[in-house]
Amino acid sequence: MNAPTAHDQPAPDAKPRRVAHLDMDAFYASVELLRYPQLKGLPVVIGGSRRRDDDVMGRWRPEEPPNPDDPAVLDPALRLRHIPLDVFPRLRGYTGRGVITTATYAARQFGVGSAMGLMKAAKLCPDAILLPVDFDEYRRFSRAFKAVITDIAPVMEDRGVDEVYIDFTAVPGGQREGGRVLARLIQKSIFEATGLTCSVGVAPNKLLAKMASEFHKPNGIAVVHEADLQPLIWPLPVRKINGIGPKADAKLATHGIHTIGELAARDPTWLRDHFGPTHGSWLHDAAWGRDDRPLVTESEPVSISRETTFERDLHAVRDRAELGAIFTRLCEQVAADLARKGYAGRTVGIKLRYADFKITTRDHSLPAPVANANELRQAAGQALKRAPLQRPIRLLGVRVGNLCKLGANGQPLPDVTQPPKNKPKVHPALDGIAQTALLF
Ligand code: DCP
Ligand code: MG
Repeated sequence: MNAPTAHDQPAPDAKPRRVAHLDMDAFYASVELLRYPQLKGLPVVIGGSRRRDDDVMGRWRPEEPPNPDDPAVLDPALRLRHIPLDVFPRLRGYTGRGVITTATYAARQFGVGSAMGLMKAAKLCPDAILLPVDFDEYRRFSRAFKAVITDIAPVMEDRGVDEVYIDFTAVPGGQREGGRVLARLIQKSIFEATGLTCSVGVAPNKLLAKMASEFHKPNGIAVVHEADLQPLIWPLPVRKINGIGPKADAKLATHGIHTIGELAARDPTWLRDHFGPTHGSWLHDAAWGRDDRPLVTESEPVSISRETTFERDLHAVRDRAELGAIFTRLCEQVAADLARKGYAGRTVGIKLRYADFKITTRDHSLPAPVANANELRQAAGQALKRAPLQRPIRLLGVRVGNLCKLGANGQPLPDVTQPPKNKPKVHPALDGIAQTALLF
C-alpha cells in the first residue's frame, strides 16, 4: 500500500477554513449621512439624478447673515452640516422615472428600497429625503474600507463597490470564536477610518458566509459552523443561496421546493434529471452548504473587446469598404489594449447587432495566442465569415478571449493563468460606468 500523500489527509496542525463575507450597511446612504449628519435616523433615499453643482446644498441661502467668527462659514464640510432639514428635497410629489439605489434603514421601514421607482416610493414615504447619487464619493469610500481590510487580512476578494470576501483562516484572531474576534476588529477599524458600519458573516466557505452576513444586519456579526446548517440555513428560502435567481426559484417552487432544507432533502439524481447535470449537482451541494471555491484575489480580465455602433446601419455588401475599415480599426484598438495590458488570446470573436437589435456572435479559436492587429483581423475575419450578413448591421464588436499574460519578452508566460470563472460583480446602478471598464 502506498504511504499517504499530502493530499490524503490534512496536516495535523491544519486550521479549519474560515471565510468572511463583509457587506457595508446601506452603503450609498451611509456615505451621504457622513456629509449630512443632521439626516441621521431619518428616512433618506438615494437615487434619481447624478449630483450637480446646483443641487440642494448649493441652493441653500441662510436667512441670517453669516457670522464671520463661525468656522462653518469657511469650511465647506462644516457648512453642509448646518443646512437645515427643511432645505432638503422630499419625495413628495416626485414625478419622473428615477429609481432608488438604496435607502436608509429608517426609510426601509416604510417598504421602500433598492430598485424601486421613486414615484412608487413617494407614495409609500412622501416625507423621505431624496438625495442624488455621487458615485465618485462612493468609490472613494469603497477604496478606503477595502484598504483597511487588506492591512489586517491580506487575502481579500473584491466583489463590488460595497462587499468583499476575506480569508480568515491564517490571520491572527481569525479562528478565535470562529472568526468573531477578527470580524469585530475589522468592523471597528473600518468605523474608525471611515465612520461607516458593515455586517460580517464568517463561515467555512463563501456560500455560507454570504448568507451569514445578512443575519444581523446592520452592524452585526454572524458566525456559522457546519453544525448550524440544519437549524440556521435550512429554514431559509432557496433565494438566499447566492446563485439562485428568480427563474430557478420559480422552477423550484413548481416542484414544491421553497426552503433550502426542502432542496437538501431532494435526491441529487432527481435534481440532476430536472435541472441538468451541472446545475443539479450544484443545487444539491449548495443546499448542503458545500462550496470549495477559492477566493479570487486579483481580477484578471476575462476578455478584452471593443465595439462600435455605426452612425447609420451598414450592409455587408453595399458598405463593404466602410465596414472593412471599421473592422480593421476595431482590431487595431483591441491589439493596442492587449499590448497595454500585456495579454494575448487564443479565441477571437466578433459580435454583430442587426438593425432589429438581434445579436449574433461567432468565435474563432487559434492554436496559439495572438496579440497583433493583423493576426486579430485575420482570425476575426474567419469568425465574421460564419455570421449571417444579409441583414443591415448597426454594431460591430471584436473580442479576444482565452487570455494569457505575456512576459517582458512578449512571449506567453509559462504559468499561464486561467481567468476567474466569476466575473467581478457590477452593480446595476454602476453598470453604465463600469461597462467601459469591463469591456477593456
Ligand atoms: N445598489 C444599486 N442598485 C440596487 C442595489 C444596490 O445601486 N438595485 C447600490 C446602492 C447600495 C450599494 O449598491 O448602497 C450596495 O448594495 P447592497 O445590496 O449591499 O445594499 P446596501 O449596502 O445599500 O444595504 P444593506 O445594508 O442591505 O447591505
Ligand atoms: Mg450593503
